[in-house]
Amino acid sequence: MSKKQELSTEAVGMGRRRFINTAALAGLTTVGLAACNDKAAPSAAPAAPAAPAAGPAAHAGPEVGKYEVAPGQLDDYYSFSSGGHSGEVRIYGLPSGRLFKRIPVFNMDCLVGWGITNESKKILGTKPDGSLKYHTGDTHHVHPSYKDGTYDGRYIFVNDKIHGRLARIRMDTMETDKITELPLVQGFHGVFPDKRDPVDPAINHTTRVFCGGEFGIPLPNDGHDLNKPEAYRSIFTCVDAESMEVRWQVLIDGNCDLVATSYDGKLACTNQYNTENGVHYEDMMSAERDACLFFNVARIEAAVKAGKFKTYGASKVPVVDGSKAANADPKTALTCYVPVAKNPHGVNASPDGKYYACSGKLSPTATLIEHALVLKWFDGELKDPRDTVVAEPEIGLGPLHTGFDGRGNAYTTLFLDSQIVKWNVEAAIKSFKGDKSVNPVVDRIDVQYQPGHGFTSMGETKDADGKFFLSDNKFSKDRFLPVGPLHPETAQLIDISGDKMKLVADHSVYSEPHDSIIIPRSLVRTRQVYDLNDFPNAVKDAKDCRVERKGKKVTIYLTSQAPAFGLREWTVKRGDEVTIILTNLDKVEDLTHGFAIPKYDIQFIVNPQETKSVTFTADKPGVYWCYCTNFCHALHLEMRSRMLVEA
Ligand code: CUK
Ligand code: CUA
Ligand code: CA
Repeated sequence: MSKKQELSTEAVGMGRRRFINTAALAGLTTVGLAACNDKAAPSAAPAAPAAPAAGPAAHAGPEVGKYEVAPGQLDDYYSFSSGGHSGEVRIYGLPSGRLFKRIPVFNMDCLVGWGITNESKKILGTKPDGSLKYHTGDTHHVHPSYKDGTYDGRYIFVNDKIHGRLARIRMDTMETDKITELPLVQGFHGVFPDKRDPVDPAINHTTRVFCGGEFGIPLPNDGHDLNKPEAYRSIFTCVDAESMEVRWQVLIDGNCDLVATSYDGKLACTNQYNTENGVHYEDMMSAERDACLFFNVARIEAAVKAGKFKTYGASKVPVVDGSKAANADPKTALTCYVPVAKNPHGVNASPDGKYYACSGKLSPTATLIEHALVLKWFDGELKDPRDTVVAEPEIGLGPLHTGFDGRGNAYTTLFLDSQIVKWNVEAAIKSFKGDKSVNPVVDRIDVQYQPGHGFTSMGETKDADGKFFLSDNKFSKDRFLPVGPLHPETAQLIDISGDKMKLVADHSVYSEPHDSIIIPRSLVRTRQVYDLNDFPNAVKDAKDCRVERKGKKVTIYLTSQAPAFGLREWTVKRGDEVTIILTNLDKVEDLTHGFAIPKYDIQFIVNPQETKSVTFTADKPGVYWCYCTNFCHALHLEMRSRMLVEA
C-alpha cells in the first residue's frame, strides 16, 4: 500500500488543500498561474502550511435523505448549464443532479442529427459547398430572456467564445433556433439580455442581448499588425433578441469577461481584466487597477441615431467610440470606466437592482458598485468614477463569481482558496465607511476544488429565493471513481437557506460547464410533441410518400409510423443529388424514430409530428438498409427500408 493510500481521506484532502493554497500564494506574487503549478506537481508536499481556513469550521455533514429525489419523484428545479468547449448546453434536475438533456448548439451531435440535417445546417451556417462553416464552439454563459425582472420562459441565450457567435435556444422545445456571428469580434465571452427597455418603461421584457468581446484585434484585422498592439481593440455588441440581428457595437479599451445588466434597463456592464490593452500576460497584470465598464444604453442608441459612428471593413454595423479617452466628460459619455481591483473576474447584479459585485481575482477583494451612483456619474453629479464604489471587502484568494440569496448576502467563489465565501452586502458597506466593528464575512465552506462559476437559485432575477448555491468546480481530483486522465468536474450543491452553508451533494459533470442558472420548474413550460403544421415541408400522410425526380435532383418524401417507414424501398441513380424529407406521423409522446443510412454518414432522429431533411450525393452504388436508430417499438429492429443506388 502506498503512503498516500494509508492516509485518511481527510488527511489527503488537507494536504492537497494546503498545497493549493501555497501554490496560490506563490502564484499571486509571481505569475498568477497557481492552478497550472498545482496540475504539474499534484503529489508535491506542501512547502509550508497555509493559514487554516478562516471562519467557523463546524459545518453540518450532508443530510442526504432530505435532498434525495426518490424514484418517480420530480426535481424542484431545472439547471441550465453551458458545456464549455463541448459547444453545447445541458439541462439538469436539481437537487438530484440528474442529466436530462444535452442541447447541441455549436457542436455536431449525431444523436439528433445536429449538423447533419438541412434544417440544423441552415442554423449553424454553411460554406458555399454546403459543408458546415465551423465544427467547434465554446459556450460559457447561459441566460434566459426576462420579463418584469424575472425569467419569462421564452429563450435562452448562449455565447460561442471561439467564433464570436450568439445562439438562441427556444425554451418550449429546448432547441437552438438561431445563431448570429458577430462582426469584428474574437473571443466573445460574457452575454446578458436586458431586463427592460432603457427609455420606454412600457417595454418590460428583453429586447436586446449584450455581448462582451474579449480579445482585442487590429481593426481591420487584415494581416498586417502583429506588432502594433496599440491598434488592437475589443468590441461590445448589442443584438436584437427577436430578429437576432446585430444592432450596434461599441469600440472599447480593455477586454470583456462577464456581462451584467441593470434591472431598469439603463445600464449594461462588463468586468475588464486587461485595461492595459496588453498582449502578453505580464502586460495584462501590470496595472494595480482594472475596470468595471458601464454602458449607457440610451445614449449609445441616441449616438447611433445621430450618425455618430463608424463602420469597419465589410461590416455595416454602426460602431460608436466607447474608449476611455473619448468619454472623459460624464455629461456626454457613452461609457464609464469604474476602477476596480486588479484583473477582476466576473460581475453580477444584485437581485434588488442596487449593486454590482465585481471580483478581484488577483486581489483578495470584491468591489461593490452602486447602480444609482453610476447613473449620478453619467448625470455629471460625481467627478470620479471611483466614487461609485461603496464597498471593497476582503473575502479571500482568487474571488471569481458571485451569487445572491435575496436576503442581502453574496456568495463568491474563491478559486485559489477552493472555498465559497458568504458575505453580507450592508455589512461590507458599513465597514467600507470605516465601521471597524463589522465583519462582512459571515461564513465559508470548502469546495472540492477550485470553483469557477457559482450561482444561486433565481439569483439573477428579482425573485432570488435563497435556497441553493451551485459551485461549478474546475478540478474534481479524488471526488469520483477514477476514469483516466480526463477527470469529470464537480458541481457541488450547497443549501444556503440557513445561516450556515451546507454541502449537500457532489454531482459529476462532463467538461466543462462555466456558468449555469437554476430555475424553479414552474417557470418552464415545454411542448412535449411537435405540431405537424409547423413544418412547411411535412409529409402529412403515409399515402403521400413518393420519389420525385427533376434532372439529377431526387426528392424522397417519407414518413415514419411504428414499425414502418412509408416506403419499403426506392431507387436512385449513381450521381443523383438526393434529398430525403422524413415526417414522423406518430403522435404519442416520447415515440421518436431514427433514420440512418450506412456508408452515407446520415443519422438523425424525428420526434413525434416532426419533419427533418437531409441532402447527399448518391455516389456509392449498392443496396443500403435505411434503418430506425431509436428504439421505438417491439418491431424496432424490423423498421427498415432499402435504398438502391443504381450503378
Ligand atoms: S468565465 Cu468561466 S469560470 Cu469568465 Cu466564462 Cu469565470
Ligand atoms: Cu422506429 Cu425504432
Ligand atoms: Ca490588468
